[in-house]
Amino acid sequence: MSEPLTTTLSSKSTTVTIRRDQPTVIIGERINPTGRKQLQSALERKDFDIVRRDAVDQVAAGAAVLDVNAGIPDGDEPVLLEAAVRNVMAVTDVPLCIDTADPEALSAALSVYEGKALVNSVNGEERSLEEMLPRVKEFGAAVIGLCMDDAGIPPTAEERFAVAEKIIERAGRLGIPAEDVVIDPLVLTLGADHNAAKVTLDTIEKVVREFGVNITMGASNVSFGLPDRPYINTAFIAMAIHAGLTCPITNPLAAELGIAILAADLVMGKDEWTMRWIDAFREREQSA
Ligand code: THG
Repeated sequence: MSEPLTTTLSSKSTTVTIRRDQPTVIIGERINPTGRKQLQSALERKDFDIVRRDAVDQVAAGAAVLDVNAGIPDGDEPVLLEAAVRNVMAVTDVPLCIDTADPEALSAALSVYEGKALVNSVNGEERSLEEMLPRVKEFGAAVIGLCMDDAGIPPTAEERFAVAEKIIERAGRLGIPAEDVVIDPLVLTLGADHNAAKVTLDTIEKVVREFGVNITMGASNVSFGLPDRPYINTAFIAMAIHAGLTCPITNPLAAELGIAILAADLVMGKDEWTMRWIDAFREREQSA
């Protein structure tokens, strides 16, 4: 088993450390116009009220890092992403995860960001590695590496592991250390393939055993199209935390996921004196 690596992210005045033997870090997913008509039309009007409200609400609900995605059809992504980052920085003080596949938008956002950001994301495609990694290095950021390439998302854990290895190697060549590479094994819905979740868990285990790197994932995709999604999501996220997931991208306002993460951390010995569990219980009692 490789030593757990520490990924350090920062904002102007807050530092977050991500590490396998420490509490799970929630990256709040909601500042993302995909599937959110209201946020999409607000961004079209350059109205960032929803962005600011989502930032404040997610931090209050336990997000330690916020994902910021401003990609809309026909939108000027460099302008919108930079403005979204500025707006989020104005109302919260958590580190940001800059979510774009557009190299120009990435540079624009990183230019105004104060601190060490997490870039979401690169993948194993040559174009992605060549366009995105030098910018990650230039701004001293950390980066998420998706286990996919030109051929799509590989069907086996061995092939996904190979993509992770390639990304870690290419980052290293540019002087980005493995501790600053966070791997996303990707998960497809169980509705389309009953092995989809198992392949992801096996990928996490292999990558963690070999490299000790941190692991992220947008976990709720696992249940897309199935009934009773929360039961599936909570079982899956607990198993993924056991396998080595350290910083899921989720909706912190979904209570059941937050509780499942706290329970998994408790079971994994990541909750000293069970303090976080007891504190969260008291908070739920008070607000009931
Ligand atoms: N890996 C990495 N980054 C990612 C993903 C991933 N970024 C995007 C996505 N996947 C994670 N983010 C979201 C954001 C929103 C939703 C799901 C994943 C979502 N939104 C609701 C919907 O579409 O129904 C809208 C909710 C609302 O309107 O309130 O589900 O896998 N590295």
